[in-house]
Amino acid sequence: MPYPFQKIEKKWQSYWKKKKIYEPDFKKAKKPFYNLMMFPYPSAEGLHVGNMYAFVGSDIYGRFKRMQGYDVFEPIGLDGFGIHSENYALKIKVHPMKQAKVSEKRFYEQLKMIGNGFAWNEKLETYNTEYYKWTQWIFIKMFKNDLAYRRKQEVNWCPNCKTVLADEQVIAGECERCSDQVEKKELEQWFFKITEYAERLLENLEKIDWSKRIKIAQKEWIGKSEGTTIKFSIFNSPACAEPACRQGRASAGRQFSINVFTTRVDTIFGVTALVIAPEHKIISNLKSQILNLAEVEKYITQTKKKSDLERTDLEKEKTGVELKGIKAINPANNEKIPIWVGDYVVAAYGGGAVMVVPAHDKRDYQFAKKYGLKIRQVIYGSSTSIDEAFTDYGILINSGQFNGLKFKEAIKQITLWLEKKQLGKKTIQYHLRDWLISRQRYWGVPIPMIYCQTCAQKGKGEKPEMPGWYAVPEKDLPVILPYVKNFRPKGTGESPLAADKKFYKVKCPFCGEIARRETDVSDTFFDSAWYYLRYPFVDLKTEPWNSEIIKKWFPVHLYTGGAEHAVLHLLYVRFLALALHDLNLLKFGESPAPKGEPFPKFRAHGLLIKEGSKMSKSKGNVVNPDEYIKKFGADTLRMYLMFLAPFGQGGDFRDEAVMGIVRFLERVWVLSKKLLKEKETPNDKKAKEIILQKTIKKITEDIEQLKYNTAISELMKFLKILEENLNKNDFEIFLKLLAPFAPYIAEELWQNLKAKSYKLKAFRSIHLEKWPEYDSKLIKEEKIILVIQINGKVRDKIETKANIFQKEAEKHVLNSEKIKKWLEGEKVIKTIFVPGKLINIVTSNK
Ligand code: ANZ
Ligand code: ZN
Repeated sequence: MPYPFQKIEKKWQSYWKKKKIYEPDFKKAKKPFYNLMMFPYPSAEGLHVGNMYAFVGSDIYGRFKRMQGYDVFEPIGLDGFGIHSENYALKIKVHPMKQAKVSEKRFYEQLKMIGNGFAWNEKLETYNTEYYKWTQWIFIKMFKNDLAYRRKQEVNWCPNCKTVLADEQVIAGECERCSDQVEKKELEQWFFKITEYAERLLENLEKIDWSKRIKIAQKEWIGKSEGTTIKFSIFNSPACAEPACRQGRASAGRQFSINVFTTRVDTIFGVTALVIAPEHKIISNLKSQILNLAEVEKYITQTKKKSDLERTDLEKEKTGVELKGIKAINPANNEKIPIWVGDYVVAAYGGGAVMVVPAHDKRDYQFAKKYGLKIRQVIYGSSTSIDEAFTDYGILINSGQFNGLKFKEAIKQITLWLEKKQLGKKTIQYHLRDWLISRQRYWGVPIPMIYCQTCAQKGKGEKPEMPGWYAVPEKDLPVILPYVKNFRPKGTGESPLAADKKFYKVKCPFCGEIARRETDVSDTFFDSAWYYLRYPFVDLKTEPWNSEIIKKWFPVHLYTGGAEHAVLHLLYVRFLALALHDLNLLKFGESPAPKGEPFPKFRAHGLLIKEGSKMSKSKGNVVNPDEYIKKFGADTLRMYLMFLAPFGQGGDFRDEAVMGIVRFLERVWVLSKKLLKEKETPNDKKAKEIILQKTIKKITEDIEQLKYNTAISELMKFLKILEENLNKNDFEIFLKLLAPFAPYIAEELWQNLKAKSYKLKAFRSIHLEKWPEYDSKLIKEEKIILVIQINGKVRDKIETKANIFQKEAEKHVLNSEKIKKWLEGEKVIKTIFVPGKLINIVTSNK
């Protein structure tokens, strides 16, 4: 018999709302607990069960903390500005401005149904002007403090989304949104200087309590690498006219050179060529000396079309063309070596050039074999045969005065030697690139910058290095995104806003002449990089956040979200908080994490699987939560989802398995009716008390570790006991333990039990009740007498805890004064252990 969940859910939703039980008092709260979950982006008709899974898991923890006496703040909002929402609007052919309102309604309805303790008064949407005014404000702060800059660069271009992408949004060479193959394009773009924070982002990882896999992913993405930069002069090249070359006495009139970055300077005597990236500027600088220029240029055009992935894939064949007519000089032995252009060298890393050591590097070996380059072994290793590269570390050979050195010492000494000759220096490289912010799309935050041609011509501008560029004056914020009918991306490298003259024509804030607004919008990951600061928007009219509340409620106590954001959102959000903190715009309260870290504790939830693959729209295997809620109720769905596996692991969604939870909640319902009618039966208090205490302990600890599945099994066991042993008091405890998981039914039965008729005025929610405590003393009191035998004879009896293990029991034996004399001069040959009863030590003479 199903219980009337529909009626119940509606009723309590309205009570909770009227009594504001999920709205903390930001100023008066005594024990703030900010329980944050990643807010969703509306890129489909609605949330699927996988999304609900994440929200419920986070909510259970929040409810648990609330019952433990914390003032829990659990906000929700929509990340509805940006490419994902726009792509959806394009797909269903509705204008994103209109669609935003439709999605908002739909998403919020769903989020209400699931029964989370959201603070609805604080919800926010990133596309509202009162929100993105501050997104623009932050951009300007970044610009004014040299953390935002504009630069022409080869960028990732998605031909399908018709916009550039940040490196983090290119997953294995494909667009993170649409999975189209990403291309390269040269464009002038805005960047945030996240690289300036590479070291801090890396270092702090050690001091924050995050899911391990996320830390590993961030560490690898930042990719710190220690090595040496070596300068290879170009033989017989004319003096370099570049200012950088003319600076300093020593280098006056110096020849052109190529800098390479290597982690293996110990192999320098084995360098038999250089390979440079097709984008390397030496090619245009030495154009007149390259004999096969036409061939080289043709090769460059071809390679530039390839994605980074195609170019660097270890499995793919390496290609290249030699630059005929020029040679480089190996500074170690002054040998003249050929210079090649090759596809496997990445322009944006380590100066865009590598020294080729065919004998000791796999790629170099393949390259050398293919093009007939010299292979010279310089490291001696046990398995040395020159059929393939020997890539291990070893002892140097064929390396002049460095012969015989081990790699560590060799690296140190060769680097010193190069430094002395000013031909090299110790270098730290990071793989992390600056965060590309511009998007040539419509549905996003207009970048609040103005370009004035008149000023540019006079070399004027807010920054000397960016003539003509001005930030929009703060008083003119927000720069409102206008309604543009044809919002479809054009693919020309310009945003659709570039077609709206009314939008882009502005006066220069400096000289007053006609100037042009930036028409690109900012990356949607910028919107979500600061949203959590804006949620508590009590009285926020003239500031992005309230410093008092920030101090009291931040950093966030627990952040929950998907692991797929490891090097996207989760890196950006840390960077921005650290930057705002350094700019003195943000000051969090005390925390165990380093200053400026927004999330001392982060937990990644698992993924919901259906029929063997991740539940996602594109796979067509999504389950609509609405149907389940309609059919079984939100509590059932919540508990079912959490019962699948530990929250961090995810689980396999199978329809049949829902019935187990359906029956469980029905039994709870029936039991409560019985309790209300029947008299209690007397029972064995003592035995029960221990079980009760243990149950509370187990559930409390499981929730703390987000092991909701085992907490639920514990509840199931507990229910069985209660069915056999009716007891109102115990049932109350049961309901409290159940409350975080099944908030509706727990409330209903609690109210039935506590008050025959409840009035709003007198209403006190179970969710504000105190979480049951356990008495650890009582649990420990479950003791036994352990008999100690030596060779089958009883020699002592000791009191121990009932569940003592053999190892512990042995320790007791060896510590017992009475036993010592029986073991003197004896050798233990066997131990027999009967759990809960005895331990018998069998000995023989030594
Ligand atoms: C010579 C050498 C010999 C290297 C050897 C390795 C082994 P990580 O650890 O990722 O920093 N490299 C440098 N710049 C590059 C670029 N722009 N594109 C492609 N490869 C590049 O890797 C550093 C190593 O990657 C460098 O050390 C260089 O190859 C290569 F037995 O230099 B090595
Ligand atoms: Zn001007």
